[in-house]
Amino acid sequence: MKSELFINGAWVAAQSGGMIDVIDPASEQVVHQIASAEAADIDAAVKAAKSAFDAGTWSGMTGAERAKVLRNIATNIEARTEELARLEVLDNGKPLPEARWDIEDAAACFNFYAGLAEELDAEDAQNITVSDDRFTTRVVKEPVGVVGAIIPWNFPLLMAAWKVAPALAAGCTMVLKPSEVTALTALELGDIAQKAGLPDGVLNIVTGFGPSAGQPLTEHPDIDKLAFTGSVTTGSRIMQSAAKDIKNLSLELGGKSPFVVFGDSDIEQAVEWIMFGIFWNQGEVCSATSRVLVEDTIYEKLVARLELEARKITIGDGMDEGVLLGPLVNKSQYDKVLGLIATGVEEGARLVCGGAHTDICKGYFVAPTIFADVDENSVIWQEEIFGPVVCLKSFSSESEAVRLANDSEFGLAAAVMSKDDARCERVARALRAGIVWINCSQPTFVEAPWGGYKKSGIGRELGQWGLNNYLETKQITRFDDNSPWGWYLKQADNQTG
Ligand code: TXE
Repeated sequence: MKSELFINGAWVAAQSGGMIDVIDPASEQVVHQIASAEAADIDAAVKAAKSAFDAGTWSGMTGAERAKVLRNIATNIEARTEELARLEVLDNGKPLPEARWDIEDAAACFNFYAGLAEELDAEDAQNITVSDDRFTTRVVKEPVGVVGAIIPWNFPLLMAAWKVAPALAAGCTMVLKPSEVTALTALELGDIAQKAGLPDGVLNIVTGFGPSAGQPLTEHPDIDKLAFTGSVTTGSRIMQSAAKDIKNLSLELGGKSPFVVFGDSDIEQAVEWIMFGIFWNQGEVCSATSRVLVEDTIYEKLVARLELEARKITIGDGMDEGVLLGPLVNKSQYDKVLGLIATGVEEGARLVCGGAHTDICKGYFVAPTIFADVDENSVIWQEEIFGPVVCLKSFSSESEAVRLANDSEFGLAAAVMSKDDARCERVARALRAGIVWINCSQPTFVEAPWGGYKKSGIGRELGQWGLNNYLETKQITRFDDNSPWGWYLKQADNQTG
């Protein structure tokens, strides 16, 4: 396991010598330590990224040359899938099969952006038609420069891949700050990228706390673009830092995504997608469909079926066979989630099942929790809980369902289920969210845009949209005519004559 900072192709200790404990959330044991970077380390990492960018060792390559390295990274990740997945479980707590998906998806993300890097070569220098045919205008895409990326702890390597792969494909260099809570696989990515042939200084990885490492990164004058995934509070702070230098910015923030289930739905299918939508990854998912609106004709039946299935979920150490729900990532998330469950009870919502899982004496375990009859103005209906806690409410008409679904400060994702296709399409268009799932919840594809409306963020990751985050668009306009342009000199002549 790596513990040092990866700066300019070398592994170095934090200048202050500070370290952060790595805690296994299933056992609450300290299993490792990682360096705690501060402003001086961040400055060294940004300088390395800037020198690499200015030297053109990466940004000056063709897309095809960059694609080769990206594919090597993907291959190297694939070759280490099991080891990386186990590190993820140790750090984050998620069940091992889910960690394996993450690693496979991370590799797929590098392969996908390798393809887009190659396409960039073909797209380069497209002429566009302008209104005066004596001029020729072409448009080129160029890397935005040095990227500062800050990521959270819920999908550690995958969130790194969502930012590193498109940024590298675009030709940017970067400084990546993983969450202080789950940095182990991001550090391995430094090693993987170096072995894949990435030039020194192109990708720098610094571990550290938000205020002491993240903040100096967001404020550094040599950072051209900030890419962030995390909480709304921190996103807002980062936006304020970016405002000082008008830094390019993309934000993927929280969510409180609704799932609208109409009365004609198959209840078994609805239960399965609702469970997946809130219990996978312990509900620590920005797009978790945590507010479920059910038509009153099937409401009580569905609540009862959901309870039955939720109680069957095996809770335990993510390393153990058959576990579907691991511990929450750390003590502070555990306390937050249990605090919000207590709030829900105080607010008068019906606690169907769940709460702290005390069968296991160590670890941050919360049982699958279902609240029914939740008031639309209550804290648990409106706030992101980020744990295995689902809130249900009934509705009696399509318009009421849409109104309740959209009554949120967030707008990341939403889901709708019905056998009536026309209704699904209508509701999908009426929902104010960046991602809408019909008859399912949570499928995520590297080819499709990801991001939210309202307080859920700015910009889109993944697909072509994710690449555009890291590209500047430049027009180059040439005067092709041999005859004089004549406008300025003619005006001047008129004035003197
Ligand atoms: O998030 P933070 P936290 C939500 C979720 C969770 C809550 C708090 O509701 O309960 O946020 O989690 C870095 N300048 N999400 O405290 O603080 C930090 O070091 C620069 C939703 O972990 O946003 C980490 O790398 N950086 C979310 C990253 O920001 C700073 C996923 C995220 O941490 C910083 C995670 C600062 N001043 C939590 N302060 C999602 N959308 O998926 C912190 N950081």
